[in-house]
Amino acid sequence: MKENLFDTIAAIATPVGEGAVGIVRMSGPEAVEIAGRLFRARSGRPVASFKTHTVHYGAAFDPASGETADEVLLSLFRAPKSYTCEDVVELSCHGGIVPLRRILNLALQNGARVAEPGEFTRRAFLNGRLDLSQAEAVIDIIRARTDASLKVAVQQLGGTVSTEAQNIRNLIVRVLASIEASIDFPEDVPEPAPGEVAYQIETAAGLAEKLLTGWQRGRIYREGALMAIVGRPNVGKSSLMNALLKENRAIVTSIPGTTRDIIEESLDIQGIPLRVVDTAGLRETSDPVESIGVERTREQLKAADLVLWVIDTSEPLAAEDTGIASMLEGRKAVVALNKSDLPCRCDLAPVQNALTGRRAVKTAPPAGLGLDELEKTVADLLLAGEVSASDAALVSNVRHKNALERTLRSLEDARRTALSGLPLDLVSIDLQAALDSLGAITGETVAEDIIHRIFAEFCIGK
Ligand SMILES: Nc1nc2c(ncn2[C@@H]2O[C@H](COP(=O)(O)OP(=O)(O)OP(=O)(O)O)[C@@H](O)[C@H]2O)c(=O)[nH]1
Ligand SMILES: [Mg+2]
Repeated sequence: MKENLFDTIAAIATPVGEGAVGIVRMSGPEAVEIAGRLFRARSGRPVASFKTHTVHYGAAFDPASGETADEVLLSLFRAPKSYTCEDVVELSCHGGIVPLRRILNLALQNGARVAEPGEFTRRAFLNGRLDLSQAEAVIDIIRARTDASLKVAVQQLGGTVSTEAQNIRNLIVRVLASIEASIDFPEDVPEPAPGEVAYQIETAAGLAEKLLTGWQRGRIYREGALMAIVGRPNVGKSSLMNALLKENRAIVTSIPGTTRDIIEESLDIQGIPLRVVDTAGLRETSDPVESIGVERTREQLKAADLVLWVIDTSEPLAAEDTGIASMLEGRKAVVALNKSDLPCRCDLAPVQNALTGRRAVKTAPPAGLGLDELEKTVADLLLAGEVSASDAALVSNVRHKNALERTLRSLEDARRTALSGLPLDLVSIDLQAALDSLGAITGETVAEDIIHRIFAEFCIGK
């Protein structure tokens, strides 16, 4: 798609539905002129005379018929100090779909064209106000499901990830410059020693590695995680699900096989946006409905980032329990030793292998026992081994992670080339590749179709 920054774009910027206020936003070289055609200020002054960053009361009207569409407030942000770096006019009207559509149509009839999804933010990027990682943070902020996700996204918008990428870039550029200088001016500039080149490359790689260590944590805050509650029938899976949700979402009865379908809900566990699925108890069954449920449980078990394995300690272990234990091999799992309010009649020795190295929490949802500890254990496990510095730059976007990994591979190639005594211009090729990969984060070296795909995810009007 060819960019056309000469168009003036317009869109409804607020969600569809009833609200106190709705906003139609315009951006582009003719935004002020178009607003001048359809806005009548109570003060009688023309829009063109308004100062930047001012708000004016008046009416939006159809210049063709003279008919008033709605009372509005007009906000003006002149280039370059606006969201898009262009002239931006926002018309705030009453928040109903009919006045909003009327005003949008007036803007279109008077010279604007409809904005594509994310086109305002794309212009902010193309005009250099945001880099690509910052523009991506805008959508992450809109979609944030917990305070912690919001914090990660706001930091990214503030440029934490870009700044780190820039620091790595500066180190690479410095090595590259010393190599290129010695190639271009062999008489005046001595070749840098291979050991020195390798050392500088390692320093840059160290920074990239450090940035990558936060990836799992960042990803979980941004995308959330999936936790499947599994266990044999009647152990208390649905009771635990309800207790975590603090509502009676799933049906609980003393009849084994109560839950037959997957029940999914969203939860905020210590800032982690968690999707929790309650599943049908795993057992061999001749009931056709239940067996479909059991099949779905197996699928969830495979897809989950974390398994909450529930054991009923008031009953002896059954064959199903040992069967589930064997399915958990290699999976992240927390064990709930449930019904711990009742006398223990369970010998855990047969599943000891599956318990070793795993955190187990004694729970009893009806008595409210162990739930805080369970939440904490789940959060710890999801973020396990991750840096805890919450103010450090956190890479949360898979595109950034892939770019960093490619950068690291090229740096490693460069280091090996340098140490193997090959000509330095070969090192320089690897370093250039590292720079190209790194530039993808901020958008300097990204193909247009990727940029297009990123902004297509945005909502209209953003
Ligand atoms: N005493 C006691 N009873 C519990 C506890 N947890 C669950 N129960 C009871 O155990 C029975 C089964 O609970 P559910 O939560 O429906 O168990 P489930 O694992 O979802 O069962 P299915 O959906 O059939 O697989 C119900 O009668 C619950 O009230 C507990 O910690 N202590
Ligand atoms: Mg159930």
